Amino acid sequence: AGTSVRPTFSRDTRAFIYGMQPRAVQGMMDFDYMCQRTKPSVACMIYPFGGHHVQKFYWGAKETLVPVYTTIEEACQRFPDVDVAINFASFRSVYSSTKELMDAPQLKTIAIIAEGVPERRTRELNALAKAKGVLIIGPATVGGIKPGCFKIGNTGGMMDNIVASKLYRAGSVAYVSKSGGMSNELNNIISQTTDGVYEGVAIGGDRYPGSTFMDHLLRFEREPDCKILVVLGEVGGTEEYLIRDAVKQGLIKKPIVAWCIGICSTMFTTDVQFGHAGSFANSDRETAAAKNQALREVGVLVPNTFEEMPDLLTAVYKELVSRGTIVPKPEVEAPKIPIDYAWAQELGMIRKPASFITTISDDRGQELVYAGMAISEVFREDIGVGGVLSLLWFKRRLPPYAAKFIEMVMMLTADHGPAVSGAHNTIVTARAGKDLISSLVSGLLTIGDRFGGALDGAAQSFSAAVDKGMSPQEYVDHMRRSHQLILGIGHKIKSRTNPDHRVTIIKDYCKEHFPATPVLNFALAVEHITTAKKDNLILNVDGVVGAAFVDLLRNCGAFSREEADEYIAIGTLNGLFVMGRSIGFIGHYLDQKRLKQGLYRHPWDDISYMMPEQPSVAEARTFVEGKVGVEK
Ligand code: Q5B
Repeated sequence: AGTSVRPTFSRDTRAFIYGMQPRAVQGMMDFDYMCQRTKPSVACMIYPFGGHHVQKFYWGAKETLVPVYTTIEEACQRFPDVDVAINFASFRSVYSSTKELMDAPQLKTIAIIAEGVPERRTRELNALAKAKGVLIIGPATVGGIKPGCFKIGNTGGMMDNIVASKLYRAGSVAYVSKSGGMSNELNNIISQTTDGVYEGVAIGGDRYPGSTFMDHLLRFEREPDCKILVVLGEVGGTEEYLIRDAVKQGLIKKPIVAWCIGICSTMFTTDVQFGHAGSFANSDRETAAAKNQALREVGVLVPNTFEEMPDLLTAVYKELVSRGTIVPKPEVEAPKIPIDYAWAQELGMIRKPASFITTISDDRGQELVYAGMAISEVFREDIGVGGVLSLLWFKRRLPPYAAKFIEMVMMLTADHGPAVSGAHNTIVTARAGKDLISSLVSGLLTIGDRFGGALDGAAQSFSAAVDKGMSPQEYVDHMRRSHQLILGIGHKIKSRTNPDHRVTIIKDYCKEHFPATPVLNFALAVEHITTAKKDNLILNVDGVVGAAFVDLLRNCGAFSREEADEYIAIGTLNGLFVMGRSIGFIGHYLDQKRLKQGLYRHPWDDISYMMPEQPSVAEARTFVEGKVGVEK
């Protein structure tokens, strides 16, 4: 039953955590803090990937850093006082990593958490551990806990569970069980019927656990502060008979309360494999009933049912108290541990004003949602880019003609050649060797009142004039008097004689599909006046889209008048040009890269150099001296 000299856990026990397990580390550190340890029990983590770094954890309410080393060797060099390792490696890599951990002479206890470790591998590790005098806890275990001292990984569950079972301070009852779940059950029962848990170990449910019930019971037998032993065995295996023998031979003298789970197995007509790999009775000897009986025969306290176990424990405890074997200590107040924000929020214990509000999309659920419409629905209904834009910009579906209009605008504004300000900037930036996003942004930054960014201004100005009941002529006169250019009017190359077909396409579509176009009509009447003055003062692409969009917002039936006005006031429409023209700018970027165009330098002969005239040296001296003289 393994070696007999085993180290125990204390308030100074420090451990390596093998694997990236921040939750387990935080759980251990919270436990340590609760037990008022001076130093965290986690010395460092060992994780072969990602390089040497540090991870942030809470020590009480404060933050602290825990180092992560890539090798066991480094960790051992840095922390020679550490003698426990908790190995979270998967069943695939746990064999090699445990072997490597056993190469470090300072490590005396290794907990193996992984389930499904091949039995052949486990047996090899067990043999090696025995030869090296290393105590293995596991595999397939949550670990163990020593109240007030040390906790392995996730043992004991959440902090409220640990407080409820008073695991922050030592009691007199030590237990061994197979499963972590049953350990929690024992923590609870022991805390309610006695002065609490002294130490609890779950050896794991595999057929060949690294350490056995006996290894731990012999350890507990030697430790003077442990007064009662509890064993929770189960169907399968014969280890309970070793306990019987040890009691018979007087190796264990402390009172043992024991129960083997699985007495129902005899009720089945066929052999039953219970949850653990080892919980299968290969013979009558291995049934829970037979083992309970064998223990009972040597004086182990075995209840008739598991439900009777608490009463039995109460009786044993009271007896030891009355004999003076156990002297109950004054109860210490349950230490407060700051509760994690996320957990407190989940429990509905706190409320906090959100830093920002969003009303357009939600990625938290199973499916991405655009303004209440699941992404699969977006595709099922084939709402197109116009539909998606309607959801994300306006939080609603718009009529199909409106969604199509939005898509038309994006298509018509997608590009207007390399000579326009934005495309030019994108090209120069791309040729300076910059990346796509820098080049695109450089182009986008030229969009404004003069180039491509006159949609909002045009929409605001034309609609305000319509709302005031101004005639187009009054409006043009007013703009001239106030020395303002009419946004949406004028083009560098397009004119009445060289019309902009994009404008015609939009105009015709709106006339045909929109319920009403009063603002567009007004803008066209303004164009009539301005083109009479100068041929290029046409209603341009910004102007026609701006005016038409006001008509759409006001008349499509999807918006109240206040909502329509708000969208114009907050500046929505330039976004349409940004959306469309990004397509072209990206095209220009790719074009330049494909063509392997080198750094652009503007030719000198295309720049008119007009320097101030150079004064002669004599003139300059007279000027300076004269100035000095004046100052005197
Ligand atoms: N005058 C567009 O200017 C341009 C007047 C005006 C009253 C006006 C100019 C302007 C308003 C802003 C606007 C969007 C700068 C344009 C676009 C996208 C694009 C671009 C592309 C694409 C053109 C000559 C005479 C002067 C001015 C007067 C000019 N504009 N009067 N209201 N709006 N418009 N921008 O040709 O008496 O001689 O002194 O600022 O809507 O960006 O393809 O290129 O898809 O990429 O240089 O289509 O109209 O004219 O400034 O020399 O003025 O007309 O006061 O009068 P120009 P200027 P005067 S679409």
